[in-house]
Amino acid sequence: MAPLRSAVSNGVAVLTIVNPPVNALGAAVRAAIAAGVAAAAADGAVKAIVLAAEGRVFVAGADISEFGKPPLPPALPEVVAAIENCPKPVVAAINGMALGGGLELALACHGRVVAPVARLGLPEIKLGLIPGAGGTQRLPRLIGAAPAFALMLSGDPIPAEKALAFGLADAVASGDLIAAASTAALRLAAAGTWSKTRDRAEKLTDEDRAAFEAAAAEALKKSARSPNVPALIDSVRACLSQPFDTALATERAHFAALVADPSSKALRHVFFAEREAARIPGIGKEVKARPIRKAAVIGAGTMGGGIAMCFAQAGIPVTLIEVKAEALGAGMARIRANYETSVKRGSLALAAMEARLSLITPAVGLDAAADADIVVEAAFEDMGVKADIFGALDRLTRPGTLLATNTSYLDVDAIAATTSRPQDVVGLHFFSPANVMRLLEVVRGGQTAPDVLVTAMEIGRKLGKLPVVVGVCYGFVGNRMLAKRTEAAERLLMAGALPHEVDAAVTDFGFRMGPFAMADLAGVDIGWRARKAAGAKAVKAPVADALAEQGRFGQKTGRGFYLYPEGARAGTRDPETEALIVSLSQAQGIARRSFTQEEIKARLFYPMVNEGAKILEEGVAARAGDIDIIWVNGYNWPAFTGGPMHWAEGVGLPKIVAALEALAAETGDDSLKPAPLLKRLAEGAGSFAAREAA
Ligand code: 3H9
Repeated sequence: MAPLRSAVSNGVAVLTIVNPPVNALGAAVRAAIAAGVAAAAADGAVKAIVLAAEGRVFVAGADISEFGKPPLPPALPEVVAAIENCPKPVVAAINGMALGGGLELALACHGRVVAPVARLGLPEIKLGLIPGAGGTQRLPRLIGAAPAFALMLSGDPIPAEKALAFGLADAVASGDLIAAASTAALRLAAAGTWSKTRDRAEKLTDEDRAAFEAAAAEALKKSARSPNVPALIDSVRACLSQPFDTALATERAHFAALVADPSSKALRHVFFAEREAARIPGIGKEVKARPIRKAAVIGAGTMGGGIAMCFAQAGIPVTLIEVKAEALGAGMARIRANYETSVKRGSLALAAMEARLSLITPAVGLDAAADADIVVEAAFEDMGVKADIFGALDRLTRPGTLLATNTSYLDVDAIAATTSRPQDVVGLHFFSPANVMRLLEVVRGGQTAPDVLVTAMEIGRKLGKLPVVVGVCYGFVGNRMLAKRTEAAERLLMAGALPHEVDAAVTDFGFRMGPFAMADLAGVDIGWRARKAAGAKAVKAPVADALAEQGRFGQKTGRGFYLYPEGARAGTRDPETEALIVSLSQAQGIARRSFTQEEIKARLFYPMVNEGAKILEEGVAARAGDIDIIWVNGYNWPAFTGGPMHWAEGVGLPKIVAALEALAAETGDDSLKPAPLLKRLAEGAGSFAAREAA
């Protein structure tokens, strides 16, 4: 299929980009646009040109999969310049999303007419980049440097009406978009004059410059570590102080450097891994999802309430079920309070809150789940409780109803076995707070039917989540790897490190919080009780256990790994806790020593990578990228490192294997010995990605 369709009528050449699914600007599209514009310019029958696109999206930007590969001509900036310098007026007809390079094409046009559903943005910042085809130069010239900087810094697209208000769009066409754009283009042709964006400067006032500088200073404070924010500031500043072509070269140099930067590579990996996760190995497009019109959630605790809110948010009626009216009342009150906080903050309209609440029907007793198409159980984490619930659901619900469990650790196959329809049972492991967190582990049981899995993935997406398929094992992917980090963190304390040193290494790596500050926030008692319940399967956490035994539960008791003086949210070092740690290691005859930050990171993260390799080898996760996005979206692993498995490849698998061998020898813990897969890849200089492609 040709990537550009050209049709001339009434003196207007309409050039339509056709590159499904999102009209990304790959080399063939770029060449076709350049050729199409040149041909239209040379055609005597053409007075004006309209640049349009087919499908839902106008243009999603440069083809991200080409980044990091040898560049193919023509480069996007050349195509953009050819449009701007065309001797006939070119008007963009923006039918949907115009992002990145897509918007940059439109910025170089001599006019922009947009459909009411269009959204316009420069999201490069989210890929660790900045716009690289003139966006940092032309957007400020069109709308002012301060608003342009805000738009590029957030990366979020703006709707048609806002684009009109900014002067980014010239008109919003409620009727035929191509006709409106053609009329606008012919009007310019008739006038015989139009301005090039590169020559415009009317919005670049002193006031605008001052507002930009203030916003830039603020942004630098917040993003000191990201290389692209300073590059964005430098490029916009160049727009304000340098001739257009010089400033364009400044932008280009920054873009080239950023494309090669590991953090952008990592963010691009995350972008593609998120999309890849939607594909379930062995299940094709022919498998259709079951219809879901009505849901039920069992358990009105924090988790169940959050899950019910997710359904309501997606417009799906949901029955929230409890055993006792009191617990149900408390659950509903919590949901209302949650919504009221959002209303107070201004992030939810009052009417929307009422609409959502009206979709949640409280009910006592499992009978209320009888007419649901999906039931999500979020009851107490106990096999006996779950068995009772699933046994009852088996009797009460219609055949074909999806029976989902939100268990974090229990065996989904064992839960399925308590029903006569294990094929309808699936795990939906939401993360807390369920109405906020994006990750959803979809646990595929041994007998889960393919269409149940497809339905679970689809419902996950409808709830605004990022669903990732995982297999059955203790803790699934995320918590299983987390256990390795918890164990490693505790081992570091016993060996000589202190909580603040471990936490500092983790936040320095890019996490928002270290494991001990996190434990204090969540409650040291939570893990302690869970470990007691899990028995032999539990990780060893002698320090946390000792703290919990003393009632040091963390923030809520004012002391845990750290001290929290009255009202303080950030902890300070606690001499008593530190003395306790020292005495625990002395009791075990451990000679304490100090650790560098690099050593701490290696000791915390290498065992996680090792566990990830085991998870891959067992088939619990289908792809290394799935593990990465689980950790980025569920556990705050810094996206700019690409997730644990991508990061490991950057560190070097042979280095990690050697360190794990040393660690296993030092600790006598065989579980730290490098996984066979990790060893094979390290020895063969292979990579996770290459293994999956093979
Ligand atoms: C840029 O433009 C740099 C320039 O400034 C300078 C250059 C010199 N490239 O998300 P979806 C694929 S940087 C390649 O599921 P949706 C995607 O992988 C770019 N592929 O659809 C998926 O493939 P598959 C700045 C892309 O409807 C399929 O298209 N632009 C690209 O949920 C469908 O995608 C961006 O950052 C791409 N640019 O959402 C925008 N975009 O079917 C990135 C998508 O094989 N894109 N694919 O899995 C998006 O945000 C969303 O895709 C969009 C549609 C909102 C457009």
